[in-house]
Amino acid sequence: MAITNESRDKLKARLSKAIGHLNAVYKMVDEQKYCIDILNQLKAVQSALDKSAEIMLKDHLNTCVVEAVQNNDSARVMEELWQLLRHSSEVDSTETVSTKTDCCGT
Ligand SMILES: [Cu+2]
Repeated sequence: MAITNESRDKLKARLSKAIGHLNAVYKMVDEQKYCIDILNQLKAVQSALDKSAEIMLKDHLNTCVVEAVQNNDSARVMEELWQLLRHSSEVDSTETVSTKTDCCGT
């Protein structure tokens, strides 16, 4: 099973918000706005993307995972989730390192 119609609409709304915030960031960078204002706008992008992922994950748990458990295929979906969560923490630690490098130019 893939994404449900209800989640598709919610996701599209969240992604539209993220795109709107990202376009604003792009414009602010182009116009060389104040760093903190750009960073606040970037947080809004990240928040909209996090919410999108949350909706997607909840939908996946309610559909694909339930279906897999009913079909005795739970090991596969659990491994997929494990890999997803492991990869998420790697991305977070990379972002933290690069942010420190970008911020402290001294
Ligand atoms: Cu799914």
